[in-house]
Amino acid sequence: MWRASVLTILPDVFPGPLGASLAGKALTSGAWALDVVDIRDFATDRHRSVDDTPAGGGPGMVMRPDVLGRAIDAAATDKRPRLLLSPRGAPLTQERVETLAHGPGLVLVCGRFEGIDERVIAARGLEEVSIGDYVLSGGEIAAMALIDACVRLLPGVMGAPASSAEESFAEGLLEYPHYTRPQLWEGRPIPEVLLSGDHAKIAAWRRSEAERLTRERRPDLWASRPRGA
Ligand code: JAH
Repeated sequence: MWRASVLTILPDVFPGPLGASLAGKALTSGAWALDVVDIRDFATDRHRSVDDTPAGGGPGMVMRPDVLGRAIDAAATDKRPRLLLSPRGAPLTQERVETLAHGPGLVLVCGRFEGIDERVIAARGLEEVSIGDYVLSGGEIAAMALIDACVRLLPGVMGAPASSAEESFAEGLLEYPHYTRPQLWEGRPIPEVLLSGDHAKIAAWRRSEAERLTRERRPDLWASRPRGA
């Protein structure tokens, strides 16, 4: 079974939103598994310390390699990828999410404080992954985002086939605009083409809107969108 093991000093925040909706039902019904490991359980001193002052001085605290190393060794004896959520990491992509969802699962290390001792990253083969260029207070929310993105792709979790958003993304495009009833809302009509019943015309309109939005909002995606072989 696909399994996420999350190492954190805030074990109480899990499963959080992962326990709701379709991902939550799939968790309850055993379609995937979540292990939450409290890093503090691997501390050995009276105060159960997980951090210490930075070598060389400077602000904040650094997560200790000895405590975190023991937590990783206890959580992960298998071949799952070991990822560290970090703004230093390679940006996460839908393509990477698909690869991770097809594998055995994930071991996710959530840092807190200014960072974690660089030696534990090297010694335990942690790969740094970023979900965006901004700084959170810790890796937990990023870990939830990554797990959510993977779990919704597992067979039987969402029930439905690939969403239009996914198909759109696979083509390197943003999603076209959606509408539902009422036909007129606050003076705003649904675009006439969507009421025409002409499915070829509707598909062409959606494609052109997806392309326009991608060009306008994400010139980076537009420039590197996949082109047919
Ligand atoms: C911040 C540990 N890519 C989003 C992201 C991921 C992790 C963190 N920040 C942003 C983070 C502080 C401590 C992790």
